[in-house]
Amino acid sequence: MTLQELAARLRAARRVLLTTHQVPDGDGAGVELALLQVLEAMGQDVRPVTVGALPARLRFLPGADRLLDWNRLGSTERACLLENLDLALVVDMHAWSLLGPLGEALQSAALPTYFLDHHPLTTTNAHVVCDPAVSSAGELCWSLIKLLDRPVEPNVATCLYAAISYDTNSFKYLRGRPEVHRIAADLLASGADADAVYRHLYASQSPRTVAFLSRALCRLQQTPDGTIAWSHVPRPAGSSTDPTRDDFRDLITHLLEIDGVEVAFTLQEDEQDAYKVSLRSMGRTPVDGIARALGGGGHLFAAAAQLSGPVDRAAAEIIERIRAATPPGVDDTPDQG
Ligand SMILES: [Mn+2]
Repeated sequence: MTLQELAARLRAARRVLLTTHQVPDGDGAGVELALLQVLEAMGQDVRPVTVGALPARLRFLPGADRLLDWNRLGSTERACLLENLDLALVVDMHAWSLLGPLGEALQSAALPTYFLDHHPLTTTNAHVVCDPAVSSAGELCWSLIKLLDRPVEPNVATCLYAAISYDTNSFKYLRGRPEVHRIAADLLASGADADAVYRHLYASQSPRTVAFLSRALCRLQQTPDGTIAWSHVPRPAGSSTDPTRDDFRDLITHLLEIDGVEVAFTLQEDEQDAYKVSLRSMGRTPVDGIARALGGGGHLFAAAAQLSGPVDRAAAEIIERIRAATPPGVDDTPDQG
């Protein structure tokens, strides 16, 4: 469906449930909280839900204290939340499986559920609005609010600025889109608190995270030509000091920022000899096909999958697949930005 059709459905609704994928991130949570405030200003009864708690660095987002964690609700509260809803809108994802237990509940309640997403389509669902060309769900949400003909209040602007900043890693991954900066400028003019977004998203490392990074970076390995870097992170001890998803995101960013590196990956041991592989590319070697071939998925230049085997064999297999996915002559091509 189109963004215009989604705007029409939202305009006609009275009671709306908003949510995003499990393990909410800056883009999903930012969009959910922006829409919470916009729809409430339109007089709607809005129920904002997450599946899992918001990471600490996102709790500064305006309205974050309103989010209800589905995993912590009792059965009566869950039933109340789903009662008399006109529709559910799920942002930053479009595959039911990413919604976990809430997905099952929405499906069995037979609620009209719509998805607003920017990941490459993996299913055909008439209720999905998806533009894989845009930077983030935040960018799509900005367009949706314009279609709803609603003003962007300062708190909404901060949520959307955070969403776009999160998915572009502070406006580094723009994929050649001037729109990203145009929208960011519009959000700043609307009162987005860019200082707070920077401070909370990028300058709030815990000593625990820095210790994790220092250990993981000690295990840095590179191919002899220097174009592929990786690190293997052994199975965590199962304590509260276990690395988080954001820790791994930071780790792979450090690997990718080494001079000459075109593709970085991490091997995160989940169980004995079973790894979550995260892949990130500077933009010349597509990595989504590698992840898909291993049963995973993601974006053109950021993807993830599962892999088993001894760590050296797993790393060798990924390197071989990266080589196969790299267009010829990439090493000699000057950077086109
Ligand atoms: Mn996103």
